[in-house]
Amino acid sequence: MTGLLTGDRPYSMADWRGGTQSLTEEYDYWIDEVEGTVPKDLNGTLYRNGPGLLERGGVSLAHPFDGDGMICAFHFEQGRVHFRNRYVRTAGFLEEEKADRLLYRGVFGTQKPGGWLANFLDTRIKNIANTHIIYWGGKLLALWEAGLPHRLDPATLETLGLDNLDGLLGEHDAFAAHPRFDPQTQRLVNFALKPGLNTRIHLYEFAATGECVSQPVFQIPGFAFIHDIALTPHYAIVFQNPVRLNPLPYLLGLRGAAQCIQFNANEPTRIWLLPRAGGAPQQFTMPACFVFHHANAYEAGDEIHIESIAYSHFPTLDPGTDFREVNFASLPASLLWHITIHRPTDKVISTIVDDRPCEFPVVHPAKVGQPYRYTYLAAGHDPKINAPLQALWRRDRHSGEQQFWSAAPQGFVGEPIFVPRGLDQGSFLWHGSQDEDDGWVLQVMYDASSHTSQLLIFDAAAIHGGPIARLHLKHHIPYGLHGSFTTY
Ligand code: 3ON
Ligand code: FE
Repeated sequence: MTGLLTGDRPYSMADWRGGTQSLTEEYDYWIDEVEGTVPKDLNGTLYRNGPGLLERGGVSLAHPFDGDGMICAFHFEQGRVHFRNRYVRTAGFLEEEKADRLLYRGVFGTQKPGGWLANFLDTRIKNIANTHIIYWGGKLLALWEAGLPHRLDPATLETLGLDNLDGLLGEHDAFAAHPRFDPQTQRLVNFALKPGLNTRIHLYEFAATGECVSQPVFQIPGFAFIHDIALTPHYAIVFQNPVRLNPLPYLLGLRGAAQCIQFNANEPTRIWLLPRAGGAPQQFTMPACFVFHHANAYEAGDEIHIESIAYSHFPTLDPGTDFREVNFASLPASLLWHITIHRPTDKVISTIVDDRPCEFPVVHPAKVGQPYRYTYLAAGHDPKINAPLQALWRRDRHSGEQQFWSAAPQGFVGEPIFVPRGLDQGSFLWHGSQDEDDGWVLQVMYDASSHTSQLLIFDAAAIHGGPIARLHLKHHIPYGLHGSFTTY
């Protein structure tokens, strides 16, 4: 433990803040500082996305989610790992790079310098391609939910341009950043929102070739901010959080669009079952909460089970607050919830599974939409206290057993990625070992003591033993969002 810690906090703000610095350099090297052993049968590429640039022209962004997308690729080859990072050359990134200043506002509160007048009525949106990255149908795509995907070269990470998915999407369409891979149908399922007085939800299913094979459209009443879906064999499930959008302060140049979202604790959260085959959406309600991410869902007789990460209300930053000074303990905690929908009675039972703050839940790829046993999550060091993510946590839904490994006080972690053992090159992830703990968990950790990041590899069956390998990078990686592993 370091002397920097105040009270019983398992981290210091100064340490945490190190991971909010931009990484402007682009690297390309074999990682040769390795502790432990990289499994020789772990082959493929881990792609990760996240905001890489947290300021521009000496001006800090107001929120990390406004940062330009930077892709990291960890390529595993027979026990060796190659690292490469590249910014997505979006149109806005290139313009701002040239001007060396912010030319666009961000959705989460970043304003152009010059006060409200400089931002007044500027509703141009910069697609920052910073949320997720997937390889599907022969394409590597960087995703951001309010715009089109950007296609990248899988080997060099060079940006090839916007991709309308073979004409499926129009120039101004959105495409969510949360596709789900369905092991039963071997399809990729994703959605897109068309806002309005009512919200239209397009549900897209793609065959392995990349061809869109199903695209029903649903309509639900009112505004919706939906970040993720859960999948079952018959349904895509979305949560309509009880929020309204009052765009006036945004239009006037006073606030970012997401800072105009008002949470209404007196309204329920609406759960919508969208039949994947098309048809009327089915509505259920639960007490007000805000959900970004789902762990998984499955059908069991008359019931539908969903596990999600819920906040007591929308976690936003007020204008004027510096996100680097945020008081984590005052933010709503993100907790794992189990939600059971009993279809014959319309009854919904929602319970908090555990009081440890957590985010970025993941299950074995073969269990998506199916009953499952293990949930892997990034978690806070202490239960009950909201804090940055510093640990890897595995919950056994059958026995209640937990495995936990913490990088506190100076380590800060991101999304865990589960890779099953026994994958051949070119195979889907769900074709590896079917045992839910037979594989590895990959997690990027920022180490404040050296201001560098590491890729951690865990044996999924023995999380509490700590990483079996630590790959030391020559630099840090700013806190990221989502990524995926592919055997190509
Ligand atoms: O009508 C509009 C609909 C819409 C899609 C309103 C709108 C402008 C707000 C909008 C745009 C939404 C966007 C662009 C959302 C982007 C989200 C994003 C980049 C990231 C979300 C991350 C969520 C979580 C929970 C991350 C947690 C991270 C940690 C705990 C650690 O760093
Ligand atoms: Fe997400």
